[in-house]
Amino acid sequence: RSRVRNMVSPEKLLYKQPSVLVGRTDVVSVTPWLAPIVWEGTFDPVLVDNIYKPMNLTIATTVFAIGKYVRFLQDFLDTAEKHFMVGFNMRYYVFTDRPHDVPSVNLTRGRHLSVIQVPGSNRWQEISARRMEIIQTTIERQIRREADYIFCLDVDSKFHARWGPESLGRLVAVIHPGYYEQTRDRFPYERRPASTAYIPMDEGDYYYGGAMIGGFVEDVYTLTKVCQTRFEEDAGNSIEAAWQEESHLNRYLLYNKPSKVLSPEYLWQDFKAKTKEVKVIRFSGVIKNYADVRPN
Ligand code: 2GW
Ligand code: MN
Repeated sequence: RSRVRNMVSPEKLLYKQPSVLVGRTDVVSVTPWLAPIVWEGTFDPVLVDNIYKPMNLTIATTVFAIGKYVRFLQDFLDTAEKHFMVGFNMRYYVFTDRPHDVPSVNLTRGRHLSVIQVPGSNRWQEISARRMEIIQTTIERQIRREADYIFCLDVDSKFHARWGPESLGRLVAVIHPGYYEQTRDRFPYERRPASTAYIPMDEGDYYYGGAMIGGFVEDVYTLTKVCQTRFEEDAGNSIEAAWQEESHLNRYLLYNKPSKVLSPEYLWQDFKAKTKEVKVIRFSGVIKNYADVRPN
């Protein structure tokens, strides 16, 4: 399934003339492999909306709310309805062991939510590995037929401002807000060669956040498959990567370059003060009381 088409801009749409000389100079907006890095001021939201809306795309969003994490769903979904891919067909897939605790949310036209019951667990390693597996099987069973693009997001988060089709691409990753000012040797990559997530000190592009992965359904499918296989191979050798699937994601993306990179505007952390290059916080992880939400 793919309704993805060329980027056709409607005739007579008026927007500011693009400049070859004037634009943001305080941040880098393209990777060395020529993927855009999306920052406020590097795209025209009206133009982007007008290009993508006629494609009539459907976006899938997967989110896991296991155990006490169901408490994050209300804000996650309410704020997504306000800011996330507004005007697009949306299919939320909520995976939970507590289907009765899923809040009822008013969805706007063209937007649907399905609750898929999955087993609960007290172990993060298990939830983490199963997350990759469940995304795969759900892509096979339905998402493949139901959507064009997919985003897999952490539930302990909220949207605060526009997150629109400027974020769409074949394989999309987000720069983690905690490390974008650091040199690669300071990134918390997995450093033990025994792990399949290993990245040597002199390699690495950015440190990507595990709270968001997106792209074409098939590209995300391959990513989750590869990461899960490696995760399990490590488990078989009694090794757990430093930041679990985030480490595997970083390793995958080092050798399978994303076609679009989202700036930390698309993944902030509520405890972190806004920095000068971040003009808008679009999505952020909420401050959580670990003792309250985590199983042990
Ligand atoms: C259980 C035990 C320990 C930690 C988390 C959980 C847990 C996670 C849970 O009981 N229920 C649950 O639904 N989750 C889901 O996993 C939920 O969607 C949550 O947002 C996601 C990731 O867990 P979280 O948000 O507590 O981890 P963070 O915010 O520290 O996230 C980063 O690091 C993780 C790896 O350690 C992941 O890569 C994650 O994607 C990153 O954002
Ligand atoms: Mn999180």
